Amino acid sequence: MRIIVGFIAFLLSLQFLSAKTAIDVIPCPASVVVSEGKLSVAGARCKTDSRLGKTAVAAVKDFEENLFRASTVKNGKSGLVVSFEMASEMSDEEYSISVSEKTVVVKASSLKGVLYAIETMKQMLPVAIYTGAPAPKEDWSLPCVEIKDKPRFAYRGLLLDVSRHFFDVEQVKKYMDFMALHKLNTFHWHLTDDQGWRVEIKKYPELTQKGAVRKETIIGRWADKKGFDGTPYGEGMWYSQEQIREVVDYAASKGIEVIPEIDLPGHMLAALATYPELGCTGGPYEVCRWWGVSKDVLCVGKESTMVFLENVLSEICELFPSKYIHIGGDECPKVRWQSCPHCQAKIRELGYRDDINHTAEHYLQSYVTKRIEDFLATKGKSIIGWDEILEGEVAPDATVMSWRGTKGGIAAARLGHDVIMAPNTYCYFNYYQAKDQSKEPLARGGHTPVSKVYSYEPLPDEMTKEEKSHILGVQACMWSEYITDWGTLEYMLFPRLSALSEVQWCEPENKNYQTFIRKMRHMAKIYEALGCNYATHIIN
Ligand code: TNX
Repeated sequence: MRIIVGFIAFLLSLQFLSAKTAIDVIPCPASVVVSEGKLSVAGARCKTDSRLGKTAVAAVKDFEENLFRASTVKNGKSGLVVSFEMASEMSDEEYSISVSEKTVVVKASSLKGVLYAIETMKQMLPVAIYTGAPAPKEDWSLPCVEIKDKPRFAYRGLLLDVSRHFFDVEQVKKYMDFMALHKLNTFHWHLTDDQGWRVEIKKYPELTQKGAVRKETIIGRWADKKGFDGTPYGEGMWYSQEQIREVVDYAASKGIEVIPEIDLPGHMLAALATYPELGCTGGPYEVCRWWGVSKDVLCVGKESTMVFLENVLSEICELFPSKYIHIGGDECPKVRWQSCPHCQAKIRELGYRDDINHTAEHYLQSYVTKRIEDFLATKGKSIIGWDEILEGEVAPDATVMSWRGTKGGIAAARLGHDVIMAPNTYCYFNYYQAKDQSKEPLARGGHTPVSKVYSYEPLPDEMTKEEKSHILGVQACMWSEYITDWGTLEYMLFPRLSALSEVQWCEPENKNYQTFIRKMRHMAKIYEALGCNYATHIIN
């Protein structure tokens, strides 16, 4: 017994030692070589090569101010200068940090490299670095270390659904702060859906008047049969174009690109309720009060519907500098099209027929996707669509976002299309995090604990090297049917976002779930410093 206790104590001391010297950074850097010695950065100043750009200079300044305020007593001085140098040979998202007993040198070639180096250093310092709250008694030393880092995947995304429940500009910015903390670089903004239209379109102001508001909202799930809450939702819950620009600029300063989604031709009830002539039956329609899939979709047989879409998308292209526009394409039932004279005439005109794989109506959706792709190409944009766009005939240059598991993604890569993996089986943050649902906030269903997110390998063995090269990256989705408020959103996000970031950033050989769990002890302190709500199943 004594031996066992002694052995456990020994193991614990090892753990303690390693906790002191390990670089507990999430996501884990590609290469970390720790050597003897350390260097105090208390009261240090920073200097930045101006070739790294104004935004990088400002980000370093911000870091410097927090470091100075948090680490030094009044008038504290230190001769140390943390130097941010230009390394033009590095790729866009790459950086290095080199700490000796006398110097700290950071190298990068762009804003993103600088931002990622700062995030890494912040995680190596006491959590007061996040707030700048004075903490002069903390240990502000960095171990002597050589860190060389760059991401595994170029696309590291996170979706926010603001249609089902709305999150305001300040909250959206905070969401992006969380992304930046984890080195994510793409914010997928799901701006429209059946339950509310949330982006101002100058040509159709009614979309955010009528289309933003639902009469009431279902309580709980359909199956619960609890009825509706009787309370209108959504008035004023939309972003003006000015606010959209503000968010896009804010994102850019954090190294994040914003990809807007206008979900079409399904998930369009908010638009149909506003302009019933956009539908096959002419309505009346109402902004959806429940969750699920509506049979009523855009009537794509009418040319006027295409004009509407082009007008909306023209304004969207003006607002978002991203290369991609997400055009949805998911969950579009075909029943209305089957009995719509306009849609059937279009099918005849285009010569579509049912075949063993698809119906003529599937091909009709492909036609819409292709037309929108061609239209957006005239604006220099490419499309992303959910994996349903593979049904019928996939638009030639479309990037496919695989959400119904990974099958669609694999099939698309085989066809030579670029792919973003966002499988609901691993990456849906609206699913439960724990088996015992009774203690969890009401959710969509599913079971996606942190370990499951962490275990996701986006490049399955069954794919060839060439096919793998089409997987641009990974995204998690935060669908907000049951996420009614910010506190719940944070709870559903953390710590799964931390796990996701290692899937997106780290080479498989640098991933280790046990190490990740250990690192979460420090990350949890960061969540707390930032005042975040988080799920504690794997912490403590
Ligand atoms: C399916 S994922 C949807 C969303 C829902 C989600 C709920 C996708 C492309 N469509 O509209 O919010 O399930 O999990």
